Amino acid sequence: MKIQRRALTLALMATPFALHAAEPVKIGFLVKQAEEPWFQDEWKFAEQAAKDKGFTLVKIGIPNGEKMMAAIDNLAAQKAVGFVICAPDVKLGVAVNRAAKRHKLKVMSVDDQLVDGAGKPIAEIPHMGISGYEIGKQVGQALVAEMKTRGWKLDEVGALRVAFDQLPTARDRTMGAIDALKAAGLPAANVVDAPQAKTDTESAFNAANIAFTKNAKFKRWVAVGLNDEAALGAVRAGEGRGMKHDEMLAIGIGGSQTALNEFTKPTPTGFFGTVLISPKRHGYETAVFVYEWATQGKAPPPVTLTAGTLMTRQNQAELRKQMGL
Ligand code: FCA
Repeated sequence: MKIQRRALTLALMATPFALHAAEPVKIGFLVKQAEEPWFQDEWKFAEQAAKDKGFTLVKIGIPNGEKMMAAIDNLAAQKAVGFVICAPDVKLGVAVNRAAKRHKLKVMSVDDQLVDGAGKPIAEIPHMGISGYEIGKQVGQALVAEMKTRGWKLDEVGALRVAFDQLPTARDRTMGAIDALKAAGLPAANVVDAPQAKTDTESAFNAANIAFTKNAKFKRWVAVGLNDEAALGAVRAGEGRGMKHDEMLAIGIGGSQTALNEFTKPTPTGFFGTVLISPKRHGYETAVFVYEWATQGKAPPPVTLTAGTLMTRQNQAELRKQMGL
């Protein structure tokens, strides 16, 4: 009897620890626009990391600040150890940092670098993003090359910049593209800004429509934006106004399903290409970084910037294969 009771006590004592040890580590992955193919791809590769490393991934869409704060609290309640975040507004950086500290969660940003009240990047939150300005330049240079092929005269072409300047990476990307166009000889006066209210196709479509109406003097256009959705919105707006394939030339940034849908249409549209970036690196590596940070104390590199490659109808299948997509 005595022995039995002792065994029972030991068993009871051991239980909480045993349960704890058996519980998988949880990592959150919070994204501002869960419906966007890029973020779906990031999640997919983060899931792959979770499978490879043996942790559980908690995916939450955070379209606004309120949902974002609730998601962080929710992660803490689920005993997650950290999270990756692409916030709905980078100016929420201080709030994110504070919430993470309060709950003792490791936090790393992806795609959009969080800033403080003065607009300065928060250095203590590790970040993985794209080299926005460089990738933008690639967009601009590819537009120049294709305009040459088509025999377009640069001084007759309008350059539509679908702009979302409150997001630094968006500004860097589109400014890089415009700078490359100007460097090749496109007159500064031909650049038309079209500010979009959100970073989706519909907002870009609305912004482009207004810009085209106001600048009817241009018969040919090139269009750039922070992502494929922005470039595509401009293309759709052009089509709505009767612009043909040889009057509109747009190159996006991304290379996820939004671009692929355009490339697989039987007839080419004004969406000529995209700079393919890596949802695999952004999804997989950030998830692993946070996992290793929380479980092994290994802090991620402060900033990682990834590169891109021009993708068109011609090289899309091969290029995506090469990138493991
Ligand atoms: C930003 C954009 C996304 C994607 C990502 C890499 O978050 O909004 O569309 O381009 O950067």
